[in-house]
Amino acid sequence: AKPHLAVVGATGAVGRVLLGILSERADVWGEIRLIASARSAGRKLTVRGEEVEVVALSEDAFDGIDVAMFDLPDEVAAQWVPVAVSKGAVVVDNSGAFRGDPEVPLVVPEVNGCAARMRPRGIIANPNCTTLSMIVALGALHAEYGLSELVVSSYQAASGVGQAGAETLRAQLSAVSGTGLGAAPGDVRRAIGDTLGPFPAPLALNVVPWAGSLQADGWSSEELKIRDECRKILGLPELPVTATCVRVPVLTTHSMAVHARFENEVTVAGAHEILAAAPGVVLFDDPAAGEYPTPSDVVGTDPTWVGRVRRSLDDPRALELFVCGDNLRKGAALNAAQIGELVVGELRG
Ligand code: 11C
Repeated sequence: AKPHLAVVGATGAVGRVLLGILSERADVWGEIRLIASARSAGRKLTVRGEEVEVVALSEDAFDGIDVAMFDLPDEVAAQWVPVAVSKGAVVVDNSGAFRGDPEVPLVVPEVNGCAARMRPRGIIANPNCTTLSMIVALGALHAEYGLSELVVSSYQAASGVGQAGAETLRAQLSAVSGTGLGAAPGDVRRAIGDTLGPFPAPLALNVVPWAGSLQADGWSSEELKIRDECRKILGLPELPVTATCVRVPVLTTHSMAVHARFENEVTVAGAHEILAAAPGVVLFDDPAAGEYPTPSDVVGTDPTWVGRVRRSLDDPRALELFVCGDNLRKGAALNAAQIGELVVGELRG
């Protein structure tokens, strides 16, 4: 019999994309049960072409479930993931609650898929969408050249913070469009008034050098997550990583400018060869023809797109790259679905 899957947080931005992905990919699941907060219970969502009623999160909701994919806020996940495990499910968790736990593998199937097998707590963590938007490309380069340092600047989309982020950006864009705003200090801020939503500053006609919460010494939680998660996924606990996370007025698809330094000398031709052959990566790098990835072309696609590959002018061991990845697909739902498929492969032996 096929294993039964629960999607927990089915009505959120990631949950909805996950239902679409589960409907498109090879159907490895028996029942797909949709679970969400009591507020959303009773709603009907479509998966695999059928309407399925959402049930409220409760202990009983996990009866008979083999694998549960969670996309809930950290504190809710911290409470409910262990409940699902106690009911016998393997959990693929997309929150930040368990990523740092040494007994919880942090898995990207193209990079460290084997790590999914060692899960003493019955939990496999799915990385943050920003890490996931670049790590498949970095993993391929690391396997050949040996990564020794990473410096990253992100250009993160509004939907990274969920549906409220995307809705806020849409509302702000309609408030400023055709107004001539953006020409005087503070005019955009005044025009959008109290519709900042989950962002600390206006996002329309702007860029905001902040994502997540304030941590020690001025770093944001998002910047520290990139550091911790890249180290864990690549198995490089001492890797120097510096990230600056910036929110941009894009609905979906995170972009990253990456400076990656390696143990060995690199060439652009060699990097092109590695990236062109890497599963899950599309090399799109011909600036003479105007070819480089942009979020509005990448959104809705599965791969990690890489362009603007250059060797650093002052360091023959360093590469500069521009990388784009859909933060709701590979950045969250697709990676969770792929991990789920790894687990199904194991359950079948
Ligand atoms: C963002 N990546 O774009 C973040 C949100 O740890 O999964 C995702 C937080 C997380 O704001």
